[in-house]
Amino acid sequence: MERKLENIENQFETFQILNEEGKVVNEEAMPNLSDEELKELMQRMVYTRILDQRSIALNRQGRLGFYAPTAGQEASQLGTQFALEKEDFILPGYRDVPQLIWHGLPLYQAFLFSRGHFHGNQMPEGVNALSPQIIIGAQYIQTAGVALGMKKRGSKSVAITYTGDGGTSQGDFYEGMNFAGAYKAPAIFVVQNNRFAISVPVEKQTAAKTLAQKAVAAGIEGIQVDGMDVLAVYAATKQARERAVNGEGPTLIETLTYRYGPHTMAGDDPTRYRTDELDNEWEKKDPLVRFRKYLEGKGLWSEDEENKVIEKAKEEIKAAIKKADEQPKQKVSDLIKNMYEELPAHLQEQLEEYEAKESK
Ligand SMILES: Cc1ncc(C[n+]2csc(CCOP(=O)(O)OP(=O)(O)O)c2C)c(N)n1
Ligand SMILES: [Mg+2]
Repeated sequence: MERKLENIENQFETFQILNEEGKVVNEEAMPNLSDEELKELMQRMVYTRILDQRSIALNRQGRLGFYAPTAGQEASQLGTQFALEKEDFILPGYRDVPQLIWHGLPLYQAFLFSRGHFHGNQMPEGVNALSPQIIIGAQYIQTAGVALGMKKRGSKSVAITYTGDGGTSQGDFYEGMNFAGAYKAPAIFVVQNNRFAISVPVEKQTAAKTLAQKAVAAGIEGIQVDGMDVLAVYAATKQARERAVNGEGPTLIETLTYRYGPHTMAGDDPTRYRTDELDNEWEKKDPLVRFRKYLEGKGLWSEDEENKVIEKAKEEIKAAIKKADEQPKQKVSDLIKNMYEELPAHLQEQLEEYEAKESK
């Protein structure tokens, strides 16, 4: 008995391409990316780190609402998104706003989402994504459905979803993977294992040695990836995408990562559940530091280049928050109108009631 479990667990070794020093340790797995694409990945990570810093500051000034910090998770978030095509569908969790932005959600709308404004949930035409899910794990089931729909329409695209280590304890997590596996739906299930579900450590979440091995019971592929290594995350997702569109079924990708900040800006204090030692250990694995070293070694990155990205990010964030401020205040009728393509009769009635009140 014991050996059976051991045999399974031993198959889920962490996949890595760039080590903490930015050295390639797995040449044969190196993805085929041009110099321009490599730089683009770095630009996006730098931009997203700045966006996180600014979002935290804006939240503290009372200019943003709900915000779940992303610093530390850039490789995990952006490496997966970079492997997608425009027509692929993203079903994110509440921490996954960066993926939406790089998939085409305008920044000012991301800010409106944070403020609970309905327009923040309206994906522009051609941006294939749902707004971030707050119910832990629910997006896994929705993804099985979206992916099956894609398969039935014969489209060559995939649905990708994200949850955290805590999310893997939800029934929805298993149901979604199992269903997608049974129908060989083109889905990619990402678990961003940042070691904590608010204050609960992953060791208390499960007896399993890895979260990737949870794919086994669903009969789908699973892989554990160094989530601080953007090249490994990208390569694993690219492969999962190829398998999915070739009819080979879904993949579960566990990315080992860390969030440097608090769970959300609602007031948890990470020093009460994490040690400095652990924080320091993970900061040494930083995805930006590692990738910067690698690119500098190839002559593709410089301080000057980085400063340009930082300035661009700051300017765009400033313009986007201004644009968010300029949006009309939302009305109850906006919320009702935004719920269905065709309103059911009882909501139609309520809509008319509110429109009448609002016009006074
Ligand atoms: C069904 C459900 N239960 C509980 C919550 C409250 N809750 C919000 S975030 C969270 C922890 C999730 O942790 P994890 O899945 O590891 O994701 P992370 O925040 O670390 O990215 C919990 C329990 C919720 N939103 N939905
Ligand atoms: Mg977590």
